[in-house]
Amino acid sequence: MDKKNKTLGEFIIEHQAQFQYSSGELSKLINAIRLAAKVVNHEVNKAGLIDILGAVGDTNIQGEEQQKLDVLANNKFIQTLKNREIVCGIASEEEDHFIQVNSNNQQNQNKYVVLIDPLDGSSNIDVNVSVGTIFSIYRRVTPIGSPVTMEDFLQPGVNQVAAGYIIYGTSTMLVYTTGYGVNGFTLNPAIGTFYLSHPDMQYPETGNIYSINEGNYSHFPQGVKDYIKYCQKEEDDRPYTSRYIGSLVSDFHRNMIKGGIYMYPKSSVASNGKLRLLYECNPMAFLAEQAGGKASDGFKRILEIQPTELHERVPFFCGSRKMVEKAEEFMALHA
Ligand code: AHM
Ligand code: MG
Repeated sequence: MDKKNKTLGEFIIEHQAQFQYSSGELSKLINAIRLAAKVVNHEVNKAGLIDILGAVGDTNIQGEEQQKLDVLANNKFIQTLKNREIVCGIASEEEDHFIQVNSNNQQNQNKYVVLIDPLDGSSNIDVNVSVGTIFSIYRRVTPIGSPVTMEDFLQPGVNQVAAGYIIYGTSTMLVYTTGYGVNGFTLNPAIGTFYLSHPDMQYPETGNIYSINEGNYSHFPQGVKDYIKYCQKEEDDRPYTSRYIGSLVSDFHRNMIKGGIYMYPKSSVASNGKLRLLYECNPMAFLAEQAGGKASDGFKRILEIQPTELHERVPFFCGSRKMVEKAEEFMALHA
């Protein structure tokens, strides 16, 4: 079959054999995410049409205002995963605590936990800019059939079994990895089917795009300031192009296709930056590495960080391998 005519459903079935002793649980789980993604996509697309915009009034654990669509996306993903009884636990950027998933009031026999940022970059919705969903899947470490514990969620990113994102953009895409490369699928909205459009995605080894919120320049560590100056200097293939959407999924997606680096460093006003290790950095780092790119906190590999709490933040440097290494060189000079 022509690779480009392959649907996500077909791809999932074909690749199930990759997992030794696979019971099909992970395939079902990715199918459930695909389903919820279509529903959320439908709602996001309608955002400009109905009176659904604006803050719902609640604040999440980080003290940020939630948008209505955040709430909707959060509920939709959680409901879909719960109803299908394919995970034993869920943690969401929008929930203070992790969720135990039971079947008929009993501990279920499932082995996976899902961590999700249901609608990242949601402040962009009001202005019709792309947003995304980010997910990360781990095998639980506590015994199957027992209640899930914090230990099941606080695993280093290297333990991820799968990770991916949905980008609600000019077209909607689902991009994911199960540790065997990265594949991207584009939704045909007319028939509601995702097609394999970007097989085996690869981060260019280097690139000419740097993505950072430069408005925070004066608060950045010296290493970051110096690296930004390096990007802007007229020399060799520089100056680089500055591109920052302020929507991690979109910035990452563009850089993975074109070659570039995304940075959200720590600053004098945010000691660990802004992005969450478990919901944003680990899944993106797994995807980056699987596509031949690199992700670090400026000094060490993101995927090897041992998390200590569900909502912890971490500085994030991610993208084309050589660009991340160059940024790390500047960071090391001021360590
Ligand atoms: P969110 O999870 O509250 O949506 O915040 C994460 C978003 C990322 O998508 C984006 O890269 C970053 O926040 C932008 O932050 P800033 O506006 O500080 O540059
Ligand atoms: Mg987020």
